Amino acid sequence: SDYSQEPPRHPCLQINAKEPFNAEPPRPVLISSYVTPVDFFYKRNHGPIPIVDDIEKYCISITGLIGNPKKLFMNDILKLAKYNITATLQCAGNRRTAMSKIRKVKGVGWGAAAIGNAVWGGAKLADVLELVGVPKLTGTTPSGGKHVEFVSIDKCKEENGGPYKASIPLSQATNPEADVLLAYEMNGEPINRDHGYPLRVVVPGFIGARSVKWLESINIIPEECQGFFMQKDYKMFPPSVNWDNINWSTRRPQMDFPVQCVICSLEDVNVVKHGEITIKGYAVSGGGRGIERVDVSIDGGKTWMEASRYQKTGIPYISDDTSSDKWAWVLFEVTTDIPSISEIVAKAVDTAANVQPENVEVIWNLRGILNTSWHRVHVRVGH
Ligand code: MTE
Ligand code: MO
Repeated sequence: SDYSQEPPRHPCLQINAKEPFNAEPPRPVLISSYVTPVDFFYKRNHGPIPIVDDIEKYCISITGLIGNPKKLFMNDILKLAKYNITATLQCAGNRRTAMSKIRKVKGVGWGAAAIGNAVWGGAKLADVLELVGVPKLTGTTPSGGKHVEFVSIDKCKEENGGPYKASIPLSQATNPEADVLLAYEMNGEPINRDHGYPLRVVVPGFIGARSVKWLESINIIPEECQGFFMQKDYKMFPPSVNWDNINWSTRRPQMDFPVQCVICSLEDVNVVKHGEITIKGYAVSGGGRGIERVDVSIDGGKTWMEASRYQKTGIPYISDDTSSDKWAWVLFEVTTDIPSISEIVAKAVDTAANVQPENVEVIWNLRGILNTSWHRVHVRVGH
Protein backbone atom coordinates (compact mmCIF):
# COMPACT_ATOMS: atom_id res chain seq x y z
CA SER A 1 0.00 0.00 0.00
CA ASP A 2 1.13 3.48 -0.84
CA TYR A 3 0.69 6.19 1.76
CA SER A 4 2.96 8.73 0.07
CA GLN A 5 0.11 10.91 -1.23
CA GLU A 6 -2.09 11.39 1.79
CA PRO A 7 -3.86 14.78 2.10
CA PRO A 8 -2.81 17.36 4.73
CA ARG A 9 -4.62 17.10 8.09
CA HIS A 10 -5.19 19.40 11.05
CA PRO A 11 -2.42 19.03 13.67
CA CYS A 12 -4.87 18.97 16.61
CA LEU A 13 -6.35 15.62 15.56
CA GLN A 14 -5.54 12.69 17.82
CA ILE A 15 -4.12 9.98 15.57
CA ASN A 16 -5.33 6.49 16.49
CA ALA A 17 -3.67 4.76 13.54
CA LYS A 18 -1.35 6.33 10.99
CA GLU A 19 -1.63 3.97 8.00
CA PRO A 20 -4.52 3.68 7.23
CA PHE A 21 -5.19 7.13 8.70
CA ASN A 22 -7.62 7.11 11.60
CA ALA A 23 -8.04 10.19 13.76
CA GLU A 24 -10.50 12.07 15.94
CA PRO A 25 -10.64 15.64 17.28
CA PRO A 26 -10.26 16.58 20.96
CA ARG A 27 -13.69 16.00 22.56
CA PRO A 28 -14.42 19.68 23.43
CA VAL A 29 -14.18 20.65 19.74
CA LEU A 30 -17.39 18.72 19.08
CA ILE A 31 -19.56 21.02 21.17
CA SER A 32 -18.07 24.30 19.95
CA SER A 33 -20.43 24.19 16.95
CA TYR A 34 -23.56 22.29 15.90
CA VAL A 35 -22.03 21.60 12.47
CA THR A 36 -18.58 20.04 12.82
CA PRO A 37 -15.91 21.81 10.74
CA VAL A 38 -14.46 19.46 8.10
CA ASP A 39 -10.92 19.73 9.54
CA PHE A 40 -12.15 18.43 12.90
CA PHE A 41 -14.45 15.73 11.55
CA TYR A 42 -13.16 12.25 12.47
CA LYS A 43 -11.42 10.36 9.70
CA ARG A 44 -11.90 6.61 9.43
CA ASN A 45 -10.10 4.79 6.62
CA HIS A 46 -9.17 1.21 5.72
CA GLY A 47 -6.54 2.01 3.09
CA PRO A 48 -4.69 4.86 1.38
CA ILE A 49 -6.82 7.84 0.30
CA PRO A 50 -7.57 7.40 -3.43
CA ILE A 51 -6.74 10.14 -5.92
CA VAL A 52 -9.33 11.17 -8.49
CA ASP A 53 -7.64 13.85 -10.56
CA ASP A 54 -9.73 13.90 -13.73
CA ILE A 55 -13.25 14.82 -12.68
CA GLU A 56 -14.36 14.91 -16.37
CA LYS A 57 -13.59 11.22 -16.72
CA TYR A 58 -14.91 10.20 -13.28
CA CYS A 59 -18.09 8.15 -13.47
CA ILE A 60 -20.03 5.58 -11.48
CA SER A 61 -21.45 2.47 -13.07
CA ILE A 62 -24.83 1.19 -12.00
CA THR A 63 -25.11 -2.51 -12.70
CA GLY A 64 -26.63 -5.75 -11.49
CA LEU A 65 -30.29 -6.74 -11.43
CA ILE A 66 -31.65 -3.81 -13.43
CA GLY A 67 -32.80 -3.56 -17.04
CA ASN A 68 -30.10 -1.33 -18.44
CA PRO A 69 -26.75 -1.01 -16.70
CA LYS A 70 -25.62 2.58 -16.99
CA LYS A 71 -22.65 4.87 -16.43
CA LEU A 72 -23.27 8.21 -14.78
CA PHE A 73 -20.79 11.06 -14.98
CA MET A 74 -20.49 13.78 -12.37
CA ASN A 75 -22.52 16.09 -14.63
CA ASP A 76 -25.40 13.60 -14.66
CA ILE A 77 -25.43 13.60 -10.87
CA LEU A 78 -25.15 17.40 -10.70
CA LYS A 79 -28.21 17.75 -12.97
CA LEU A 80 -30.43 16.02 -10.41
CA ALA A 81 -32.16 18.02 -7.66
CA LYS A 82 -29.67 18.96 -4.94
CA TYR A 83 -30.48 18.35 -1.29
CA ASN A 84 -28.68 19.58 1.81
CA ILE A 85 -29.16 17.10 4.63
CA THR A 86 -27.72 17.69 8.09
CA ALA A 87 -26.72 14.26 9.33
CA THR A 88 -24.49 12.89 12.06
CA LEU A 89 -22.01 10.21 11.08
CA GLN A 90 -20.71 8.01 13.88
CA CYS A 91 -18.28 5.14 13.64
CA ALA A 92 -19.54 1.92 15.23
CA GLY A 93 -16.16 1.86 17.00
CA ASN A 94 -16.74 5.16 18.80
CA ARG A 95 -15.74 4.71 22.51
CA ARG A 96 -13.99 1.41 21.76
CA THR A 97 -10.97 2.19 23.98
CA ALA A 98 -13.28 2.37 27.01
CA MET A 99 -14.76 -1.02 26.14
CA SER A 100 -11.27 -2.48 25.87
CA LYS A 101 -10.60 -1.56 29.51
CA ILE A 102 -13.09 -4.21 30.63
CA ARG A 103 -11.61 -6.91 28.42
CA LYS A 104 -9.44 -6.40 25.37
CA VAL A 105 -11.26 -6.01 22.04
CA LYS A 106 -9.92 -6.03 18.49
CA GLY A 107 -9.85 -2.90 16.35
CA VAL A 108 -8.54 0.66 16.12
CA GLY A 109 -8.88 2.36 19.51
CA TRP A 110 -11.24 5.35 19.61
CA GLY A 111 -12.09 7.85 22.30
CA ALA A 112 -15.56 9.40 22.25
CA ALA A 113 -15.08 11.70 19.23
CA ALA A 114 -15.41 9.25 16.30
CA ILE A 115 -18.50 11.24 15.40
CA GLY A 116 -19.35 14.45 13.59
CA ASN A 117 -22.32 16.38 12.29
CA ALA A 118 -22.17 17.77 8.75
CA VAL A 119 -24.36 19.31 6.10
CA TRP A 120 -24.13 16.91 3.18
CA GLY A 121 -25.01 18.25 -0.26
CA GLY A 122 -25.86 15.93 -3.10
CA ALA A 123 -28.42 13.96 -5.07
CA LYS A 124 -30.86 11.58 -3.45
CA LEU A 125 -30.07 7.95 -4.22
CA ALA A 126 -33.80 7.46 -4.88
CA ASP A 127 -33.56 10.01 -7.74
CA VAL A 128 -30.38 8.40 -9.11
CA LEU A 129 -32.01 4.97 -9.13
CA GLU A 130 -35.13 6.37 -10.79
CA LEU A 131 -32.88 7.79 -13.50
CA VAL A 132 -31.67 4.28 -14.31
CA GLY A 133 -35.15 2.77 -14.29
CA VAL A 134 -35.72 1.71 -10.68
CA PRO A 135 -38.91 3.44 -9.49
CA LYS A 136 -39.36 5.11 -6.10
CA LEU A 137 -40.53 3.04 -3.11
CA THR A 138 -39.59 -0.36 -4.52
CA GLY A 139 -38.41 -3.27 -2.41
CA THR A 140 -37.45 -5.50 -5.30
CA THR A 141 -36.63 -5.16 -9.03
CA PRO A 142 -38.32 -7.43 -11.64
CA SER A 143 -35.12 -9.51 -11.79
CA GLY A 144 -35.01 -9.99 -7.99
CA GLY A 145 -32.76 -7.19 -6.79
CA LYS A 146 -33.35 -6.43 -3.10
CA HIS A 147 -30.18 -4.71 -1.96
CA VAL A 148 -28.06 -1.85 -3.21
CA GLU A 149 -24.33 -2.39 -2.97
CA PHE A 150 -21.85 0.48 -2.95
CA VAL A 151 -18.32 -0.26 -4.13
CA SER A 152 -15.43 2.12 -3.60
CA ILE A 153 -12.22 2.92 -5.46
CA ASP A 154 -9.98 2.36 -2.43
CA LYS A 155 -7.99 -0.77 -1.62
CA CYS A 156 -8.16 -2.43 1.80
CA LYS A 157 -6.14 -5.26 3.25
CA GLU A 158 -9.31 -6.74 4.81
CA GLU A 159 -10.59 -7.25 1.24
CA ASN A 160 -7.20 -8.65 0.16
CA GLY A 161 -6.40 -5.46 -1.71
CA GLY A 162 -9.91 -5.12 -3.10
CA PRO A 163 -12.27 -2.17 -2.60
CA TYR A 164 -14.32 -1.30 0.48
CA LYS A 165 -18.02 -2.12 -0.01
CA ALA A 166 -21.34 -2.26 1.82
CA SER A 167 -25.03 -2.48 1.00
CA ILE A 168 -28.42 -1.24 2.20
CA PRO A 169 -31.94 -2.55 1.44
CA LEU A 170 -33.43 -1.42 -1.89
CA SER A 171 -36.58 -0.29 -0.07
CA GLN A 172 -34.52 2.26 1.85
CA ALA A 173 -32.47 3.29 -1.19
CA THR A 174 -35.59 4.06 -3.22
CA ASN A 175 -37.39 5.86 -0.40
CA PRO A 176 -36.86 9.62 -0.81
CA GLU A 177 -37.77 10.13 2.87
CA ALA A 178 -34.82 7.99 3.97
CA ASP A 179 -32.60 10.81 2.63
CA VAL A 180 -29.83 8.50 1.40
CA LEU A 181 -27.48 10.77 -0.53
CA LEU A 182 -24.78 10.56 -3.12
CA ALA A 183 -23.00 13.54 -1.64
CA TYR A 184 -20.50 15.77 -3.43
CA GLU A 185 -20.49 18.53 -0.81
CA MET A 186 -19.69 18.60 2.89
CA ASN A 187 -20.54 21.82 4.77
CA GLY A 188 -21.01 23.70 1.50
CA GLU A 189 -17.61 22.79 -0.01
CA PRO A 190 -16.75 19.99 -2.41
CA ILE A 191 -16.12 16.89 -0.27
CA ASN A 192 -12.39 16.67 0.39
CA ARG A 193 -10.23 13.62 -0.30
CA ASP A 194 -10.34 12.29 3.26
CA HIS A 195 -14.13 12.25 3.30
CA GLY A 196 -14.73 10.71 -0.13
CA TYR A 197 -13.92 13.06 -3.02
CA PRO A 198 -15.55 13.30 -5.45
CA LEU A 199 -18.64 11.35 -4.38
CA ARG A 200 -19.69 9.38 -1.31
CA VAL A 201 -22.78 7.72 0.01
CA VAL A 202 -24.38 9.12 3.17
CA VAL A 203 -26.86 6.78 4.85
CA PRO A 204 -28.43 8.83 7.67
CA GLY A 205 -29.17 6.96 10.89
CA PHE A 206 -26.87 4.02 10.11
CA ILE A 207 -23.41 3.26 11.49
CA GLY A 208 -20.74 5.15 9.55
CA ALA A 209 -19.47 1.96 7.90
CA ARG A 210 -22.42 1.92 5.47
CA SER A 211 -21.65 5.39 4.11
CA VAL A 212 -19.17 4.31 1.43
CA LYS A 213 -16.61 6.93 0.36
CA TRP A 214 -15.02 7.34 -3.12
CA LEU A 215 -17.90 5.67 -4.89
CA GLU A 216 -17.04 3.65 -8.00
CA SER A 217 -20.13 1.55 -8.64
CA ILE A 218 -23.62 0.78 -7.42
CA ASN A 219 -24.83 -2.79 -7.86
CA ILE A 220 -28.37 -4.02 -7.46
CA ILE A 221 -28.00 -7.43 -5.84
CA PRO A 222 -30.40 -10.16 -4.59
CA GLU A 223 -29.15 -10.24 -0.99
CA GLU A 224 -26.97 -8.14 1.26
CA CYS A 225 -23.37 -7.54 0.20
CA GLN A 226 -20.97 -10.38 1.02
CA GLY A 227 -17.98 -8.08 1.59
CA PHE A 228 -15.75 -8.23 4.67
CA PHE A 229 -17.19 -5.13 6.33
CA MET A 230 -20.73 -6.54 6.12
CA GLN A 231 -20.03 -10.20 6.93
CA LYS A 232 -16.80 -10.31 8.96
CA ASP A 233 -16.90 -7.04 10.80
CA TYR A 234 -19.41 -4.52 12.18
CA LYS A 235 -21.60 -7.21 13.66
CA MET A 236 -22.75 -7.11 17.27
CA PHE A 237 -21.97 -10.28 19.25
CA PRO A 238 -22.97 -11.20 22.81
CA PRO A 239 -20.34 -11.01 25.60
CA SER A 240 -20.02 -14.83 25.57
CA VAL A 241 -18.57 -14.95 22.05
CA ASN A 242 -14.77 -14.93 21.78
CA TRP A 243 -12.26 -15.43 18.97
CA ASP A 244 -12.28 -19.23 19.48
CA ASN A 245 -16.03 -19.80 19.23
CA ILE A 246 -17.12 -17.02 16.86
CA ASN A 247 -19.44 -17.93 14.00
CA TRP A 248 -19.87 -14.81 11.88
CA SER A 249 -22.86 -16.14 9.95
CA THR A 250 -25.05 -16.21 13.08
CA ARG A 251 -25.39 -12.41 13.21
CA ARG A 252 -26.72 -9.73 10.90
CA PRO A 253 -24.60 -6.82 9.74
CA GLN A 254 -25.20 -3.86 12.07
CA MET A 255 -27.20 -1.10 10.39
CA ASP A 256 -29.04 1.26 12.81
CA PHE A 257 -27.13 3.11 15.46
CA PRO A 258 -28.49 2.79 19.03
CA VAL A 259 -28.97 5.81 21.30
CA GLN A 260 -25.69 7.44 22.35
CA CYS A 261 -24.66 10.33 24.59
CA VAL A 262 -21.27 11.78 25.59
CA ILE A 263 -20.08 14.60 27.84
CA CYS A 264 -17.64 16.75 25.82
CA SER A 265 -16.99 19.76 28.07
CA LEU A 266 -14.98 17.66 30.51
CA GLU A 267 -12.10 15.21 30.24
CA ASP A 268 -12.27 11.76 31.81
CA VAL A 269 -10.61 13.16 34.95
CA ASN A 270 -10.80 16.86 35.85
CA VAL A 271 -9.73 19.29 38.52
CA VAL A 272 -11.81 22.48 38.46
CA LYS A 273 -11.49 25.72 40.42
CA HIS A 274 -15.16 26.35 41.22
CA GLY A 275 -18.05 24.17 42.33
CA GLU A 276 -20.30 25.56 39.60
CA ILE A 277 -19.66 23.82 36.29
CA THR A 278 -21.30 23.53 32.89
CA ILE A 279 -21.80 20.03 31.55
CA LYS A 280 -22.18 19.90 27.78
CA GLY A 281 -22.16 17.17 25.20
CA TYR A 282 -23.87 15.42 22.30
CA ALA A 283 -26.76 12.94 22.13
CA VAL A 284 -27.91 11.09 19.02
CA SER A 285 -29.89 8.03 18.04
CA GLY A 286 -30.15 5.97 14.86
CA GLY A 287 -32.96 5.35 12.41
CA GLY A 288 -34.18 8.94 12.46
CA ARG A 289 -35.34 8.64 16.05
CA GLY A 290 -35.04 11.93 17.87
CA ILE A 291 -33.70 12.57 21.36
CA GLU A 292 -36.51 12.73 23.89
CA ARG A 293 -34.43 13.59 26.92
CA VAL A 294 -30.90 13.81 28.32
CA ASP A 295 -30.42 12.98 32.00
CA VAL A 296 -27.38 14.20 33.90
CA SER A 297 -26.23 13.03 37.33
CA ILE A 298 -23.52 14.50 39.57
CA ASP A 299 -23.57 11.59 42.04
CA GLY A 300 -22.70 8.64 39.83
CA GLY A 301 -26.30 7.97 38.80
CA LYS A 302 -28.16 8.10 42.13
CA THR A 303 -30.12 11.26 41.30
CA TRP A 304 -30.75 12.95 37.96
CA MET A 305 -31.58 16.29 36.41
CA GLU A 306 -32.75 16.98 32.89
CA ALA A 307 -30.44 18.86 30.53
CA SER A 308 -31.57 21.53 28.09
CA ARG A 309 -31.27 20.48 24.45
CA TYR A 310 -30.61 22.36 21.22
CA GLN A 311 -29.46 21.92 17.66
CA LYS A 312 -29.16 25.47 16.35
CA THR A 313 -27.71 27.70 19.08
CA GLY A 314 -30.37 29.42 21.19
CA ILE A 315 -33.33 27.45 19.80
CA PRO A 316 -34.62 24.75 22.18
CA TYR A 317 -34.78 21.34 20.50
CA ILE A 318 -38.12 19.54 20.35
CA SER A 319 -38.02 15.96 19.10
CA ASP A 320 -40.36 15.25 16.17
CA ASP A 321 -40.66 18.96 15.43
CA THR A 322 -40.56 19.39 11.66
CA SER A 323 -38.09 22.24 12.05
CA SER A 324 -35.52 20.03 13.77
CA ASP A 325 -32.95 17.97 11.89
CA LYS A 326 -34.10 14.38 12.30
CA TRP A 327 -30.79 12.78 11.28
CA ALA A 328 -28.61 15.06 13.36
CA TRP A 329 -27.30 15.06 16.90
CA VAL A 330 -28.65 17.20 19.71
CA LEU A 331 -26.33 19.16 21.97
CA PHE A 332 -27.18 19.33 25.66
CA GLU A 333 -26.22 21.56 28.55
CA VAL A 334 -26.62 21.74 32.33
CA THR A 335 -25.06 24.24 34.74
CA THR A 336 -24.94 23.02 38.30
CA ASP A 337 -23.06 23.11 41.60
CA ILE A 338 -21.10 19.98 42.32
CA PRO A 339 -19.65 18.56 45.55
CA SER A 340 -15.88 18.53 46.04
CA ILE A 341 -15.61 15.09 44.47
CA SER A 342 -18.15 13.86 41.97
CA GLU A 343 -18.81 11.33 39.24
CA ILE A 344 -20.79 13.01 36.49
CA VAL A 345 -22.94 10.82 34.27
CA ALA A 346 -24.99 11.53 31.15
CA LYS A 347 -27.49 9.28 29.39
CA ALA A 348 -30.03 9.94 26.67
CA VAL A 349 -33.48 8.56 25.88
CA ASP A 350 -34.65 8.47 22.26
CA THR A 351 -38.20 8.99 20.95
CA ALA A 352 -38.82 5.23 20.99
CA ALA A 353 -37.96 5.35 24.73
CA ASN A 354 -34.77 3.35 24.12
CA VAL A 355 -32.26 3.90 26.93
CA GLN A 356 -28.52 3.33 27.26
CA PRO A 357 -27.02 0.49 29.28
CA GLU A 358 -25.65 1.49 32.68
CA ASN A 359 -22.42 -0.48 32.31
CA VAL A 360 -20.17 -1.40 29.44
CA GLU A 361 -19.84 -5.01 30.73
CA VAL A 362 -23.33 -5.99 29.58
CA ILE A 363 -22.70 -4.87 25.98
CA TRP A 364 -19.06 -5.95 25.76
CA ASN A 365 -18.38 -7.57 22.39
CA LEU A 366 -15.12 -8.84 20.90
CA ARG A 367 -15.06 -6.28 18.07
CA GLY A 368 -15.66 -3.44 20.49
CA ILE A 369 -18.54 -1.83 18.65
CA LEU A 370 -21.51 0.21 19.83
CA ASN A 371 -20.25 1.25 23.23
CA THR A 372 -23.27 3.28 24.26
CA SER A 373 -22.94 2.74 28.01
CA TRP A 374 -23.60 5.71 30.34
CA HIS A 375 -20.81 8.21 29.85
CA ARG A 376 -19.01 8.98 33.12
CA VAL A 377 -16.37 11.56 34.03
CA HIS A 378 -14.73 12.44 37.33
CA VAL A 379 -14.41 15.93 38.75
CA ARG A 380 -12.63 17.23 41.81
CA VAL A 381 -12.92 20.81 42.98
CA GLY A 382 -9.39 21.87 43.86
CA HIS A 383 -6.98 24.79 43.80
N1 MTE B 1 -15.65 4.00 2.62
C1 MTE B 1 -14.55 3.54 2.04
N2 MTE B 1 -14.49 3.50 0.70
N3 MTE B 1 -13.47 3.12 2.76
C2 MTE B 1 -13.50 3.13 4.14
O1 MTE B 1 -12.53 2.74 4.76
N4 MTE B 1 -14.83 3.61 6.16
C3 MTE B 1 -16.21 3.59 6.66
C4 MTE B 1 -17.07 4.60 5.94
N5 MTE B 1 -16.88 4.53 4.52
C5 MTE B 1 -14.68 3.59 4.78
C6 MTE B 1 -15.74 4.05 3.97
C7 MTE B 1 -16.32 3.81 8.10
S1 MTE B 1 -16.03 2.48 9.10
C8 MTE B 1 -16.77 5.01 8.61
S2 MTE B 1 -17.06 5.17 10.26
C9 MTE B 1 -16.98 6.18 7.74
O2 MTE B 1 -16.73 5.89 6.37
C10 MTE B 1 -16.08 7.33 8.16
O3 MTE B 1 -16.29 8.44 7.35
P1 MTE B 1 -15.36 9.71 7.51
O4 MTE B 1 -13.93 9.29 7.39
O5 MTE B 1 -15.80 10.64 6.43
O6 MTE B 1 -15.63 10.29 8.88
MO1 MO C 1 -16.61 3.04 11.25
